[in-house]
Amino acid sequence: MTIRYPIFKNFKCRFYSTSSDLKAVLKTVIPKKLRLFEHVKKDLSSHQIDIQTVGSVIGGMRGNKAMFWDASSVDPNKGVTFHGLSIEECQDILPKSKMELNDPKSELLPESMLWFLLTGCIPSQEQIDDFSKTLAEHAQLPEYVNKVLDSLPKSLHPMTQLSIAISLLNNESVFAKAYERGIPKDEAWEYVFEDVINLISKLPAIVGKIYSNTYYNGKELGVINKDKDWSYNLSSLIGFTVDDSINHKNLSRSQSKDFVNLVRLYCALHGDHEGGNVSAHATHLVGSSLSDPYLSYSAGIQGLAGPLHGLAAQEVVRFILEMKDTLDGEVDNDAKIEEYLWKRLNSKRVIPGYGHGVLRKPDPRFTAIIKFGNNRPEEFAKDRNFQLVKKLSQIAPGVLAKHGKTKNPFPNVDSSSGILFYHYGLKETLFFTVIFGASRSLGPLSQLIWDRIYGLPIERPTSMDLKTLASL
Ligand code: CMX
Repeated sequence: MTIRYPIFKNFKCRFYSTSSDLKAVLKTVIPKKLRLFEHVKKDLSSHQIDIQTVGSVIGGMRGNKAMFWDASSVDPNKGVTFHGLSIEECQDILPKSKMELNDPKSELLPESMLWFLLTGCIPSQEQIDDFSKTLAEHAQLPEYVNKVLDSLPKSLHPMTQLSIAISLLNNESVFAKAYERGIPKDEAWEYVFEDVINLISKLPAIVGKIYSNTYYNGKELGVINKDKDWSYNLSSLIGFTVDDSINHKNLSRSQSKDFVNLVRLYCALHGDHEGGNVSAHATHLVGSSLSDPYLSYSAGIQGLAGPLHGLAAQEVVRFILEMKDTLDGEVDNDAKIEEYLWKRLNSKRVIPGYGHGVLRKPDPRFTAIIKFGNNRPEEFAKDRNFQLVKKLSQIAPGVLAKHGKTKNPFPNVDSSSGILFYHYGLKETLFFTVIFGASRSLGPLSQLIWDRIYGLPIERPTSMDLKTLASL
């Protein structure tokens, strides 16, 4: 087996395994990483990284390098890289669906991204074909989860439903049960691994159940197909299936395929964005107390449900639709767009989809999603929402810069994605962040496995009161 890509700058995947068992592959990677970690812990623990400021203590720890996160990093000017690879490189080399190998428009699979994030190894096509099957085989939800979801009021926000469903699965946790029995610390990761794969396998079914209950009176919109990938199944369960006989969205076959590929791209790209964002950080923090992966990720979902984080995905679409109405469809009218933006800023509201805690340039995930639309010129030619999103990305940065508050006036990922889902007929805006929630599982839950492999301690920073700060 040839390795197609060097993975870590100083850490090539020399222990590459052809096994289709992800856990077995992970086991081949662990010893070398542990040696590196032990070196850092033993020899570099007293090494000073940053000088902390009072501004960071009262300013959301901004710029404070206080977390350990391995699979992805975010450069303020270049955006996210996954084990050092850019989005384009990942799109190039991570395996796609076995059914669409010759289709140039087919996108990388989120399960390929998960494999890569967790092991740092580029999986082969065969490994991913088998892994997709494994995920589909574990997709079924326990009946009590279905029952609880069925009993929730339709008015309950889909993100709250998502966090409830994930918390409930704590009943399945092999880690929690093993811990109760008593396990050596260095075995904990193996149980966490089982929980993580089980949870990620079940996310399409949870997402589908929430969608059908909230918007289709509980009608079954699709089924899990064990020969299909994770995103295909997720799409089917919310009514987007490539099989014409049960197509609930009245899309052509090629549009349905597009939608599935949009979900693949979206979920792979949203999978990880280093450790400091609210959803990743919350998952890591709660997991550090040895809460099981279900409880930990449920906390991550609750963080993602905030409008300054993942809920921006829904806010952007509402904002674009509202603006288009106000513009009377004149999505080319720069002056009217500027006026609309100023009105919003002057009423002390944020422009959703713009700004970022770390990025200082347009988000490359935004660019990749826009490229998805641009690559389908006929499909999007008449979509005025898509045109407005693109136009806005040219106008809003200037307005925000003039406004002078935000450190980053450029579009972030949430600026583009929802309007593409909307285009294909996923119009329930409150639901958009649920798909974000399914995708964000990839990175934080991979890191949670590594947290236990490394035996990281409970997270416990120290706080300071105002009197102490004022007397500095
Ligand atoms: N519109 C208007 N004002 C903005 C702004 C925007 N898009 N982005 C930042 N600002 C303002 C902030 O509210 C802040 O104002 P105050 O000083 O009055 O509090 C000021 O500019 C400085 O903020 P910042 O340091 O540039 O940004 P932060 O790191 O504090 O916040 C973020 C980052 C993303 C929360 C912020 O840019 C924002 O609210 N954006 C809009 C919501 C959004 O798109 N969120 C999604 C982010 C991506 C994701 O996590 O999914």
